[in-house]
Parts: sequence; structure tokens; C-alpha cells
Amino acid sequence: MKALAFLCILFATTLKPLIHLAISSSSTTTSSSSSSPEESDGHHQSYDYYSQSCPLAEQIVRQSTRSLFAGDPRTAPQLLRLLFHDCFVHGCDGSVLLEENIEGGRTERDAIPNQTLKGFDKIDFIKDIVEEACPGVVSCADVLVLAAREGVLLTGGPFYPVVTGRKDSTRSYYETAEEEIPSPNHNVSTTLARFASKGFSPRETVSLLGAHNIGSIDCDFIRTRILNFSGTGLPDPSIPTDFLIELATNCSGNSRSGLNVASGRTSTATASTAIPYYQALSPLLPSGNTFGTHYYGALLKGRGLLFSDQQLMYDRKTTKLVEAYASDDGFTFKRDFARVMMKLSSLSGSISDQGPPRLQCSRLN
Ligand code: HEM
Ligand SMILES: *[C@@H]1O[C@H](CO)[C@@H](O)[C@H](O)[C@H]1NC(C)=O
Ligand SMILES: *[C@@H]1O[C@H](CO)[C@@H](O)[C@H](O)[C@H]1NC(C)=O
Ligand SMILES: *[C@@H]1O[C@H](CO)[C@@H](O)[C@H](O)[C@H]1NC(C)=O
Ligand SMILES: CC(=O)N[C@H]1CO[C@H](CO)[C@@H](O)[C@@H]1O
Repeated sequence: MKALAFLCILFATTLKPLIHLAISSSSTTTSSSSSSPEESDGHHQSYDYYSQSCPLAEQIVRQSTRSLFAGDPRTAPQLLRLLFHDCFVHGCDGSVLLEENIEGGRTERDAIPNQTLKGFDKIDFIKDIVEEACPGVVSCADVLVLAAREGVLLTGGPFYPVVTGRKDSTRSYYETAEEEIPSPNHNVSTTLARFASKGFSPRETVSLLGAHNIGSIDCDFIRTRILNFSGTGLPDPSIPTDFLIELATNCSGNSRSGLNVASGRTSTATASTAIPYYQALSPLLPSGNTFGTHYYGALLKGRGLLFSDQQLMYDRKTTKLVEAYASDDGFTFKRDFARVMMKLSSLSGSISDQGPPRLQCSRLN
């Protein structure tokens, strides 16, 4: 209720209908308190789905995400990216978290776009605390949705309401992840097409990519852009000279030789090759105040880090949206981001692969 009150203040006009929905659905659950949500609700989701079966679930996720974030601000971007990769492949079903698959097959974590995902340990940490309070009740899919939402809020992003009651997947989808997750090498038409295939409009796509205003990106994703763009042996011609020099400087030296000598690449070396996105989450900055529109501002100046980011300036529709999001104090972007995160968090997958909550998110039950 506290969260809803907060929401009222932030989005009084735009999200009012949802608040009413949230209130009426939670009071429905309360009035049918004699039966568990599972019995009364089939596989329907609702606000505070665990209000009877694990009343503290959402609070536990909130508190444990906060303490993880206090110790490591990278928690927020890591969880947000994990959520994207989970929901984009067969819906938000926790399938991205699996380290093993049916019949010993490869997992989403093995797929090329997923190889740099981080934060699995953080989900495990949160889930363990939830399991202690309510064994076998809360799905990994819900833990990820709730924790990612908390992370966005902790970096200064908007709060948005999410339903709970998602089912965990009974398998992981390696091939789908390979085929459907967008690549940093995609041009704007391919990016828009990938998102359209999941029901996102160009406007929603541009707002969702604003997630790149927090977190960090490894130089591995930039090096081909600055050294050998599309196999030309030259840098991406769309990068302004001063920015090219900055990128080359920040991604040069030890990190480059480290890249070629895989065996000599320690985790410290990897960390030193990471460029903060516009210094957004530098541990030196006060936490909780970094979510903003600098991503769009950078694109306007040709200073997007990924090729696919900068591509948003090569289509009239998306350029206009970038300009609009960069043009105010962040209100428009945050409002749209809240909406699109609700949509992302409610993507659903194949009913046939739905199972009970996994006890350990990386393992099949
Ligand atoms: C065209 C679509 C997208 C592409 C090609 C893309 C690609 C990437 C790449 C290559 C990285 C760097 C990973 C690393 O260095 O380890 C990254 C980071 C990130 N992405 Fe995306 N992404 C896309 C869309 C999204 C969306 C829709 C979201 C969330 C709603 C998202 C959230 C993030 C976050 C938060 C990070 C920073 C992660 C961290 O600091 O640990 N991305 N993305
Ligand atoms: C974008 O990439 C796709 C696939 O590589 C290609 O077919 C298309 O022509 C490209 N579009 C533009 C505008 O460059
Ligand atoms: C650039 O990439 C192309 C294609 O991947 C490769 O054949 C070429 O050797 C590379 N050039 C340099 C200078 O690395
Ligand atoms: C490159 O490094 C400098 C100095 O640390 C920093 O100020 C700048 O923001 C970095 N540039 C990028 C694109 O990360
Ligand atoms: C093939 C490969 O590199 N798989 C990796 C995918 O990501 C997970 C989690 O980061 C790694 O453990 C795998 O080795």
C-alpha cells in the first residue's frame, strides 16, 4: 500500500486505472481468504498474488535487493538486463536463470547474447531468503521481476506496479535466445523488427532501450566498432572523431592485449575493460540518483556506445523519440519507461512448459 501511495504521487493521472485495479484485485484475494491463491486462482496472476501464501514475499525481495544494492550498485543494471533476457525469450518464466536443461541440452545462459549476463548470484541470494520464509511458494520468475523493479527504483528510476503469480519454466530455450534476442550489431530496422515481434511499438522500443542509461558495457562490444567495423579494417564512420579517440583510449592498453591472451585474462582484467555507461553507476557517485535521460542526450551527440544504440538516430521515427526523451527533465522518459517495463514484465510464454516454483533458480526441480 505504501508503494501504491508512492505511485499515486508519481503518476497520478497516467496510471490511476491500474491503481484501482491493484486495490480491487488485492481486496478480492483477501475476501476469498479461505482458499489458497493456487486453488482459487488457477494460473491467473494478480497484484500481491502471495498475500495469503507468503505475505512477506514482496517485502523480502525489496529489502534484500536494497541490501545487495547498498553493497554493490551494479546489482540494479545486472538485474534489469537479466529481466530483459528472461522476458524476451518465451516470456518472464525464470528460464534465463537455469544452468541445466532437460535432456542435458544447452541453456539460454550458453547462448551468445547471454554469455555476459550477470547477477545470477544475486537472484540466488534473494531466492534463498524467500525460500526460508515460505518454502516452495514463490516463483523465480516473480523474484526476478520484483527485484529488477526494485533495482530500477534504487537508481532513481520510476516505480511501476507488477502482478505476481508467474509460473517457472520447466526448461531453458537455447535456440530461441540465439534467434530472438537483439544483437548490438543490428541496424535500426532489425532492432525495431525484433521488438515488434514481441509486441513493442517503435516508441516502446526506444523507451526500453533507455535501460542503457544505467550499468556498464564491456569494451569487447565496442572494439570491433572502433577497430574493424563490418570487416572494413576501419572504425565505424558514424563515430565522431573526438568520441572515437576517447573510446579507443579507454578500451586500449592492457585490456586489448588481455583480450587476445585469453589465458592471462583474470576477472580483475575484465573489470578494468568495462566502460561505465556515461559514468552512470560509478561507485563514486551517490547511489540512487543516476537514472536519467543521458542515454538519449548522448545519442543526439553521436556518442552511443553500442552500434545498435546509435542506430536509433538513423530512422526518422526513432530520432524524434530520442529528441523528445532528451528534451525535458526526464518526466516523459520515466513515464514511458514505467509503462513499458510493466509490459515487458507481463510477457508470457508457453503454457505447456509451466511448472511449480523452482526451489533453486538455476536448477530444475
Ligand atoms: C537492441 C537491444 C539491445 C541490445 C543489442 C543490448 C545489448 C547489450 C550489451 C551488449 C550490453 C553490455 C553487456 C556487457 O558488457 O556485459 C548491454 C548491457 C545492458 N543492457 Fe542491453 N541490450 C539491448 C536492450 C536492452 C533492454 C531492452 C534492456 C532492459 C530493459 C537492457 C538492459 C541492459 C542493462 C541494464 C545493461 C547493463 C548491464 C550491467 O551493467 O551489468 N538492454 N546490453
Ligand atoms: C538492416 O539489416 C538487415 C539485415 O542485415 C538488412 O537486410 C537491411 O537491408 C538493413 N537495413 C538498412 C536500412 O540498412
Ligand atoms: C577485419 O575483419 C575481417 C572480417 O571479420 C577480417 O577478415 C580482417 O582480417 C579484419 N581486419 C583486421 C585489421 O583485423
Ligand atoms: C573515458 O575515460 C575518462 C577518464 O576516466 C572518462 O572521463 C570518460 O567518461 C570515459 N569515456 C567513456 C565513453 O566511457
Ligand atoms: C558458452 C558459454 O560461454 N557459456 C556461459 C554463459 O554464461 C554463463 C553464466 O555467466 C557461464 O557460466 C557460461 O560459461
